[in-house]
Amino acid sequence: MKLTEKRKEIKQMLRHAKTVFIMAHKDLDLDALGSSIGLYFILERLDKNCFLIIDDTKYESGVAKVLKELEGCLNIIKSSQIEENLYLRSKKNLLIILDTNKEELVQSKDALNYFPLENTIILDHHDLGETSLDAKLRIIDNEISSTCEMIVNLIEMYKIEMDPYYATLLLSGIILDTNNFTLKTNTETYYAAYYLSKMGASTKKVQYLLKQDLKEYIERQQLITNVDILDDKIAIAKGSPYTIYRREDLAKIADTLLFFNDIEASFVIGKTTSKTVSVSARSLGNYNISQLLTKLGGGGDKMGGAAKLSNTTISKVETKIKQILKTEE
Ligand SMILES: [Mn+2]
Repeated sequence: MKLTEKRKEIKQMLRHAKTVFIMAHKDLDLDALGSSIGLYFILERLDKNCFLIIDDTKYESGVAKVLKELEGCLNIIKSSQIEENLYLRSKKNLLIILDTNKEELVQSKDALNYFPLENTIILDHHDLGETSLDAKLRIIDNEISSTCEMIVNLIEMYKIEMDPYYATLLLSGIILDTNNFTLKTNTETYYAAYYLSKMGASTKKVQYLLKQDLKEYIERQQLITNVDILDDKIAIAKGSPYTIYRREDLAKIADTLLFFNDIEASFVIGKTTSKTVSVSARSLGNYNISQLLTKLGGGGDKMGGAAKLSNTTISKVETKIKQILKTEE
């Protein structure tokens, strides 16, 4: 469902709200943070009291840069501080969840308790699943590139003039989620990029925000050297059992593997804690990742997803994935 189809409902809910709390998924990335801040900017223009709920204690480098640059400019609170900031008339409080729709993925499950369904909006581009949250207004657009692109639609809807810095943040979310306009990119994605660029978004600055750490890059490249190709089209890469990887790095390798000739799906297996083996998977569309990973207790959508397993080994997980792929055929 497109956000623009719900224009009336959104405007109505925002009009009624006095204080708005924004919450994205755990382990913020630039799409989650960019869309949160973009929305914050819109809401400020609409004269709302805004709060951004962040419980994360560690940030990936792009997120850390932005939060540092904006230090003191935003009301950022922990979920434990929601209560003291609620508007007196409870009907005037609104929670907007961004870039996820799953209960276990939001920054804080406890935060949900403060807001009845009628006072909740979800804007997201990931498929629904068993643990999807309900909301008075739930706009899930799995055709759109990113949550940042949804926020661009909102900015256009309200005809708000955007500050170049915020335009840059929104562009960085789009560039991150489309892997430089290579995935999930259509005319509307380019239009959103054009719109942001017109507002002064800087691609140079986006590049700075998305810059990666050389050491981490080398670690990733090492992981990619240990790859098996199944049926000439499925890549399975495995990490060293002695290295702990970051989840987002496994995801980036899974993205990268799709850039190679004939590869239609990728699975990357690595330890993310000493006791957890994680899988990150991607597909060009011929394999339904969410369906495959559900069998490992994970989830996602058709194009990508992840699973987390405990008390197991990398090779056991690899065998399991191969079995699942076989039975799917
Ligand atoms: Mn996203």
